[in-house]
Amino acid sequence: SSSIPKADLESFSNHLKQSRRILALLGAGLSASSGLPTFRGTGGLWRSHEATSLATPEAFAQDAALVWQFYSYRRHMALQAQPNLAHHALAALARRNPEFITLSQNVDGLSQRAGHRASQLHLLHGSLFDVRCTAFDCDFIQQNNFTDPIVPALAIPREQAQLKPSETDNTGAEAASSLYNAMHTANASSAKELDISDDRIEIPQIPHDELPHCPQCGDGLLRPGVVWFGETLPRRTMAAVDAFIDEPRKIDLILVVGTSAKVYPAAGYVDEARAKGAKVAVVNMDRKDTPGGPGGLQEGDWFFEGDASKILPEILK
Ligand code: BJW
Repeated sequence: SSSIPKADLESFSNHLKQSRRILALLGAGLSASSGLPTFRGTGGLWRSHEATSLATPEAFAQDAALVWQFYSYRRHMALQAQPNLAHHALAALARRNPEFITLSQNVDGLSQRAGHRASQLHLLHGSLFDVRCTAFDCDFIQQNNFTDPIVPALAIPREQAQLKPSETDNTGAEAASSLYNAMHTANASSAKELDISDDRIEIPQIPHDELPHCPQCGDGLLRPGVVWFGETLPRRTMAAVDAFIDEPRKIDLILVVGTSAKVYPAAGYVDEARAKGAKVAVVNMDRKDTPGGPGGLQEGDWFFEGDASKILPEILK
């Protein structure tokens, strides 16, 4: 039933059996078949208007209400989504190999919910479910805040908020995308033609007071505990990853799953692992997203083309 070339599957399985120290670098494509949109490329929720332009400190400073609506929606969708077989396959690999660590760029919590050991899971870009205070003199941080909506003003109308399996042959991501548009187009008849950059769309105005505020200092605005462009990755997370990479023993394998590998420093771990002897196995729907570009793979590496939720359970069996 598999479309994976037999020779590739065999050579990979042989290498995996001999591999001890293994890394996985994960991106949004891992969660695509769970119905969560990616950032770039087809099916991207914010593709026409750049999700990445909202993932910045500048956007938050300029319009915290807009940015909070984006994240509130993402929190809601992630809570509704279920981990897929790829999340489970990686969690199982972590259980049977204590020398395997996962570097996830994803903030959706699905690896954790698949039972991935926390000690082997490094969240490079934080989590949608962490929040922290933005007041400069306040150190409030809260993890695993699953309150949905986080404040009443950020509620999504219930009937629009289900992750619907496609009515037509929509992918989950497309359903999610039109759902997002619907949420912002209460008065629009044709949600699909509109996007958030369209001035006909009214973004609900949320008074500053009704956005999430800090329970500790009572004053500061809370923000999502994710890593935005221009911000540094969590220091302890990076130190743990560096410690693994800098160990004298070689790294046998790095799995690069569902990421466009364009965002640094995350993407740089592929070359760092390679420099420590690792072979590279890429799992992606799109061949042009090979790390390092079209010529990025070397003799003995693998490219498994297709849906991570189908491929990972096969190759990690
Ligand atoms: C499937 C599939 C299926 C679909 N199965 N596959 C060096 C060079 C150039 C620039 C820089 C550099 N070093 C630093 C920078 C600046 C910047 C950066 O990298 N810019 C580049 C874009 C050019 N980096 C930073 O700012 C980082 N901070 C930093 O470096 O601090 C030090 C510093 C500070 C100040 C100045 C200078 C240095 C921080 C980066 C933070 C990224 N944050 C985000 C948002 C997180 C919160 C949120 O979720 O909202 O992280 S942006 C976004 O991109 C998110 C993702 O984790 C990240 C990566 O995206 P990902 O996961 O790869 O998703 P996509 O959509 O791009 O790809 C999906 C893939 O899946 C595609 O390939 C599909 O084909 C595939 N796919 N379905 C398998 N079913």
